[in-house]
Amino acid sequence: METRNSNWWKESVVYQIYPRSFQDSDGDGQGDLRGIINRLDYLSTLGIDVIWLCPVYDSPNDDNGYDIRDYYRIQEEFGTMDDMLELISAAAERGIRLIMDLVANHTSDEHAWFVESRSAGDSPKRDWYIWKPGHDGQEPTNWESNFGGSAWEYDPVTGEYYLHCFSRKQPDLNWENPEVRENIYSMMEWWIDHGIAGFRIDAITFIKKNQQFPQLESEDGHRYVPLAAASLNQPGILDFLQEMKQQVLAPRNIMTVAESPGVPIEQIHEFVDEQHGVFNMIFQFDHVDLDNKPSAKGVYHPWKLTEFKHALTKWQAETADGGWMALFMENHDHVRSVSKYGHDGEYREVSAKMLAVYYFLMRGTPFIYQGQEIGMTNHYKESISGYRDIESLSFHSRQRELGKPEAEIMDYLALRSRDQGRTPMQWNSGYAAGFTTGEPWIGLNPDYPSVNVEHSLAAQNSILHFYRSLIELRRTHKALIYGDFQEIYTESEQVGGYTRTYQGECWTILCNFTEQRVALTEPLAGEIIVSNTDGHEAGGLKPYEAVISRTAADAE
Ligand code: TEU
Repeated sequence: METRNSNWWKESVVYQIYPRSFQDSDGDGQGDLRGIINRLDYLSTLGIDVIWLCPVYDSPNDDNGYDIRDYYRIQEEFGTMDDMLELISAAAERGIRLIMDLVANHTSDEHAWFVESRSAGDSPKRDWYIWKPGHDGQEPTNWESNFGGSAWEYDPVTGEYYLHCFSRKQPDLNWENPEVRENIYSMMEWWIDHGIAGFRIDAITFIKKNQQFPQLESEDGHRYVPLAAASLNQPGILDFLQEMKQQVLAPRNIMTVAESPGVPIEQIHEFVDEQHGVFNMIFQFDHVDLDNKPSAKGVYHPWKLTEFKHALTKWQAETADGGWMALFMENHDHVRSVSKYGHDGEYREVSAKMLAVYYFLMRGTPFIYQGQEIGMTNHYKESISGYRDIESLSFHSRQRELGKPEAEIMDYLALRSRDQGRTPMQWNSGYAAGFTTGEPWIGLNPDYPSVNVEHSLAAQNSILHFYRSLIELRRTHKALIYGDFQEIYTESEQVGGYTRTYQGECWTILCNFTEQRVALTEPLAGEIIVSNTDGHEAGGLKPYEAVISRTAADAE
């Protein structure tokens, strides 16, 4: 048995692949496993250690694979189980580990468990899902699904309703049922035995439901109320998670990163404390959701830099004495970071590098989302016909029903739609950016002739090479992995910064988030190790400049 450094997941850099949009190898317009295998050398050049692969399991694709029909099969469009095993071993040959998405809050309504569950009120699997009778022709409760509309779907076979936190084709499993939990755990073990190095655990904070199934108070008079109050991070959830830890996670040296919206900062230790917590690390969403208050979905909220910084640094402070964070700026549910927090015009390159510096060297494991490393941008679509995402489409139809003008909906989707991060990976300036020889399943961002991997590899100063050097820097300096984190310039609306100190070294990270030159209140200490401009000028930061400097702590 291979012996692994037990901290390997702290020292790793993860690259997230959304397989449908990464690389097509057979011309059907959708990415696939063979496409990923063909691009492993690229990932190896980038220097990443781990791939997080979004779902590739058999699925009818109502939510692009997050609706799983069979946990033990690979979706035909993506390839076969042999391709999957080949991907795992071809990645391992390059020193790259692979973690998979674990979607255990729900299955597809086409999963055999659900087909059996819905077949009769006395089906042995009835209780594997959450079934309730309606009241006076109404749904059992007024809970609203995360994708809009009622969270209950009427099923004529038995005249009852089933619960779905996401789409109606994603019925929620009933975690109260021990057989359900056992089946999930053995599936996890099966995949670990097949060579994967861990899991990104999807929507895990939704698994526990308030067993009273209460009506929720509607503040704005709307018929449905977001179900979070009764189904997100509910008391008792940790009993399930601790059981999963004891049975599956703890005995194995794997990476676990939980997608856990709804965990308040005071509770972080219960999730990620190294002794008593459940997972290695979690994703928190405060920084990416500043512009979106769930209470008023569809209204874009402007935010200040101090709020953005605080949304990240408060978690750093809270985990300083134990615990670990997953660091990210983008994923398949969010828009492109250079467009949102940087500048996707004139300053695209410099601001993308600045953002990389800002989040990458915090205390935690950095995640890079495909295309982020070449500075892919958002694309404004004029019409709803350009969107594919179930959440965006359902948002559009509901807002139309409410009478919202089309242009306003388009403006909102441009800023929030999950499809912004799902346009095909841009490999070169040829047909369909080298993503496919067929018709891409979703339109490309038209900037691909200039924003693509081939250009980025050829240009010495590219964002891509900058990411490569950051990965290398983090690998060679343990201070950037294990060092203590201290925020500086906390009150600044222009500059974000922090220090990392470790065994006599102090690293300073400073980032200008604006298009203006900003004066520094204190001279920069130590030797400049990295700058994203043509040279740092003492006393200030150029537009979107980022600098990394190092000094011996005892020389201060
Ligand atoms: O997302 C679930 C989820 O909780 C997110 O919508 C989260 O609240 C949001 O990103 C915070 O801004 C996961 C998957 O990532 C998503 O793609 C799936 O659609 C969903 O689960 C259902 O499986």
